[in-house]
Amino acid sequence: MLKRIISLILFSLALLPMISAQAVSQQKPNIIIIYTDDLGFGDISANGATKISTPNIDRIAKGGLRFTNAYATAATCTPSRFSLLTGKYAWRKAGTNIAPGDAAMILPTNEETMPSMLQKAGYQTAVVGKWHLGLGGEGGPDWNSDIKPGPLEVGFNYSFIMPATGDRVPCVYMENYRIVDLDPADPITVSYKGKIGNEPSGKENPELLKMKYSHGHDATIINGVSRIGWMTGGKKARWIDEDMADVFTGRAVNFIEKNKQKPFFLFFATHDIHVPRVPHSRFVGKSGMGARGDAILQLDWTVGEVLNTLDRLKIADNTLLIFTSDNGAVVDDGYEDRAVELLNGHTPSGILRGGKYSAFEGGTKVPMILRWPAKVKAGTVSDALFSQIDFFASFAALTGRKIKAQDSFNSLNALLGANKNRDFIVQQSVNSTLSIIQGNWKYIEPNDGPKRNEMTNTELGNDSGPQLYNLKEDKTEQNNLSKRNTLQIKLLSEKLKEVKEM
Ligand code: NG6
Ligand code: CA
Repeated sequence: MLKRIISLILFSLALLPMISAQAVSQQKPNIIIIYTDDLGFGDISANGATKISTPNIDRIAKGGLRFTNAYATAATCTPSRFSLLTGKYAWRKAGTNIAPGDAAMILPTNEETMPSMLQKAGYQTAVVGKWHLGLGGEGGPDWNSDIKPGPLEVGFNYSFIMPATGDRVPCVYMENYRIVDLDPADPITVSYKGKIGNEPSGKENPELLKMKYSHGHDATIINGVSRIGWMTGGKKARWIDEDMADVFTGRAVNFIEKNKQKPFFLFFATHDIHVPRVPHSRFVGKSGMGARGDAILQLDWTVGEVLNTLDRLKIADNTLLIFTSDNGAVVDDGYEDRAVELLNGHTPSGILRGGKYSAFEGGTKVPMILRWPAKVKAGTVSDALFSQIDFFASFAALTGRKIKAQDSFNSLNALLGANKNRDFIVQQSVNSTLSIIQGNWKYIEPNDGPKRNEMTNTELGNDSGPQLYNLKEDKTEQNNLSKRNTLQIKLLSEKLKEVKEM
């Protein structure tokens, strides 16, 4: 009898590793979104760039699935991020365009969001990097006390962010509810209305600048760079632009290390390659393309650090890693960083027309690569039509949650490699001109907005009449077929109207 019991115990013990191995393989995948800023479709060698090399980003493509028809929902940052996290098109809600640095939080705290949904699915969730979705209640944030609502109120367990953008004050990091390294004796004040305090500004003291501005960006000088908006105080807390990629990457790696045994969701929103482009000295001059190219190399290094961390912790296999951008490319976005003159034939938007801010493809068609070794075939390419609005519903499907998201559809099949996906998506340009893509066709609604952004030298895609392009035959949107194909115009404008009224 005793013998039998002992052998039974031994037998069960022998099974244990198998059971736990199975438990691990059945564990929900970790999810990481590396959300880059202003990176164009043509900015990575995986998408055909030849003047710059992005070996780490390309590693994701070699080990996973590269999309050729993936879109951000907007041609600027705030609305793209809003819809990514809420599953709702930003143009449905007023006040979701490019947010000033002192805006109140624009995400809803009483509705489910991507991070709060994943939290309920058992994930540890974090945001590291650029926020730009407003902070604090009505009237905006008080930078010197607990700042809420913010990321923690929409489902992130941990947050380490820059409040708005690299070129907007306040130039400080915020961890959970607090500004990092803030000395209470030197409180922060911020204004977007007019000058406060007596610190030098780019406009009054250009001789103090290490990089001049080309448009806008003439207010308070922080770390030798003048910004949008004025700030005083918080001297000890101010960031050093050159260290920013290291700081954010360090936090992202830390979070992954701490949570390696649980399913985790990391929204890693890099500052690169947004302006001001002030990379660390180890990247300066390395691309031969000036600050913009050097920032791409720094971004590629960041990606490498994340990949190496997953390898080192042996969790790469069950980690769904997505690399994409919040909007298309811009070259001169307001600083004299020689990005234009040093381009050297590089085409940030690839063959696409327009760029950041634009209703043309260059505004919203972005690089997107995904890797999930356990489930997705390596080295594959997909031309499925995909919009970032669908991450929310797709992750819900992946983790077994039911959600009510107005515009987000479950496109999990496309994320796993199916070449067909839902048949229409909607994008917005900087002045909220909407366009809809369905099948091969793209319709841009009539808009009286300016045709060009002269400062950034971008075609905005506005026209007072309707525009219709056949994207299969005319990827560069040269031939407006609206006069010749009135039936398509009717179908697409009606479809867009239907979506607007949804
Ligand atoms: C614009 C800024 C630009 C950039 C953009 C937001 C000027 C002249 N231009 O208003 O530099 O900050 O806003 O970019 O100030 S985004 O990627 O965050 O949407
Ligand atoms: Ca952006």
